[in-house]
Amino acid sequence: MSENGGISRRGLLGATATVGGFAALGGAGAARLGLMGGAGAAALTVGAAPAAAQAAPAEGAAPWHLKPGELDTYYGFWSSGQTGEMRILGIPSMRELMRVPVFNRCSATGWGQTNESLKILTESMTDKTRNYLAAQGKKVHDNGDLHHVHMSYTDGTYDGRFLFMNDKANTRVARVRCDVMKCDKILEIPNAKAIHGLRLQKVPRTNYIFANGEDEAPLVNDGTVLDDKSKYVNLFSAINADEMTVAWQVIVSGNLDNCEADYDGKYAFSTSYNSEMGVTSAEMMEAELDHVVVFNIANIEAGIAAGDFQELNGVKVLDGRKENAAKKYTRYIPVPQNPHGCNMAPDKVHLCVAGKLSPTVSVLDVTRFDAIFEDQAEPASAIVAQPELGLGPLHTAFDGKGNAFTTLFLDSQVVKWNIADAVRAHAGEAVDPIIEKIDVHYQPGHLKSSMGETLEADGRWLVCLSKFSKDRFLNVGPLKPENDQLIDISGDKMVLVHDGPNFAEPHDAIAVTASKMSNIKSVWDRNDPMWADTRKQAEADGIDLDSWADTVIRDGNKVRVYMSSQAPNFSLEQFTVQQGDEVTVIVTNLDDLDDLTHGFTMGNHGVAFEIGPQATASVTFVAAQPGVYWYYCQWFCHALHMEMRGRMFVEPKAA
Ligand code: K7E
Ligand code: CUA
Ligand code: CA
Repeated sequence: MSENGGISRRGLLGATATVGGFAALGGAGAARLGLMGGAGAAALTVGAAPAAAQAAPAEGAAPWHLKPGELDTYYGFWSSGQTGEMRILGIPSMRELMRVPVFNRCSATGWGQTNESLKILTESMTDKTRNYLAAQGKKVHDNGDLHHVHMSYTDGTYDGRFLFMNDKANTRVARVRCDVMKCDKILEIPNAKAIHGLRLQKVPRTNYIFANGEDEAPLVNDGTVLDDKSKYVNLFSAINADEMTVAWQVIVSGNLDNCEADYDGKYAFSTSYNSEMGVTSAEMMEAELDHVVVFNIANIEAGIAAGDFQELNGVKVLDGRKENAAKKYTRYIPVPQNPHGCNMAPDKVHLCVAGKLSPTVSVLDVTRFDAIFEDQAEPASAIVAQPELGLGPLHTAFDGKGNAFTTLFLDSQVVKWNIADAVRAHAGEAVDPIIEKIDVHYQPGHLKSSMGETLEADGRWLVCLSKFSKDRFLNVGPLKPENDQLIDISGDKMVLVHDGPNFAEPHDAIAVTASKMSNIKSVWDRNDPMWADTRKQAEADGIDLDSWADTVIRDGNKVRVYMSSQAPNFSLEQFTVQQGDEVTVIVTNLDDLDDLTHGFTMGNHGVAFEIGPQATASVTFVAAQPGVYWYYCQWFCHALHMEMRGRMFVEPKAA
């Protein structure tokens, strides 16, 4: 099989795009090469390599080709960027298994409309956001920008409890329960702006979620400061993963992009592409060197205990800027240029920082950080290798056998390289750390190896999330899908085995061995905390939610309609309210079979939600217009599913 398929795409980037020349270019040069759009980006859209060269091996022989009914061996948890949801894919089939709404409004499940989801979406909202939304006549944001999904750890590997994820658009962090694959907590982060990088403490277990604020803003952002840059800061946040509260924040020098944590529970790290604290893209590319911030968790906790913080919007905020180095909360390691990805190798030693505007990955030895914090060594002494890998390195993954895989955005390639060889080359030995390059289609961002962010990295599969698909699929209009590609990394050669079109914009993914996920339920527990408030209200109304309920409770102009569902019936085939009533429909699904979900859609009212087996869910709306309105079950549940419907009668307001 040809891995290249003809003409080199690298040629399209123009003659100036040599590795050395690229590194030397300043801001304008980078813009020309297409990292920032403009003419370079246009070059990405022309004549890609012919796609025909990927010959599929004989049917049945390929381990990535699952027959109907065969199950995948890995769960893939995908972000979805500006779609705002989390997705679950099977690996190696790359079949999409589920979408889990988190920051978005979901028409199918009622996420963002049910009372149960609205509570989760609003309970940690800051007053500023609440007031903003009230001015829009809204209760919640209905968009998000979800870049990074990570699973909770115990002892350096996935424990199947929770998934955590960021929202860059509205500065939030969310938690998804793995037992039911529903979001149960959303935390708006005060003080910080645009939560981007998000990683978890790996050992002894995930007590902290580390979350980067990407955008600089005045620390007191009350409309009095615009141009005084000395008042601008960036904040690193540590979130208590069990309580979903902000544990502490650290003010840093420069901005924060991606982050990571070690395998000893001592340090967290963040890349900063805007060490310049510029506000224009040209200013952000001025310096040859930006930095990685290293956070010393124990020293920060000691600083909090000693009271060395200011309290800002209810959060303890420490000063970890460069000028406060004596406190030993942070250290700044210089790396070239506008670094992006930040990935800890499962060898527990090497942190790989991708250069983006530099063709290098800087390899930092985290065992040297103790000495750097004690001022016994220079920060730069942590850099033990800096292999030149190609153009636009963004993220790195690991096979657990000493090899690393780095995406090259501009080259549209994944490069496989050996970490130990890179360290030897840096020390002056004549070794080439690069093992192999493979073309991907096109412009890859993140890539993720199976179990690669754990001590159980198994070197089986590599998912490469390519940002452009161009000619790889039938044309669907100006907006094209992205292309998540699957690469078999189990042999000596990387083999590209699958293209997976995907909708905007999966930045990141993790691949988790299926056996880690044995606690996923098929039927809800009737006492699930998800509807605890609804249960409390039912008890106050004298309703037993666990048995067939068909009662309408009037409470002033508030009406609570309790009904049950059991295929193919709702317990209430009709109910009556008055025009102007605030109506809450509470449905409990008494079916307890696998895969027997019902729905409730109120016609012409914009109301629809999912009720899983043994679940309770509710929606509140105002019955503003008189008439007969049919409600129906929108989740196919029975041969008589179409007949599963009833009428709401809204009586006109007395004149
Ligand atoms: Cu993880 Cu896309 Cu937010 Cu790199 S970022 S690509
Ligand atoms: Cu119940 Cu369809
Ligand atoms: Ca910079």
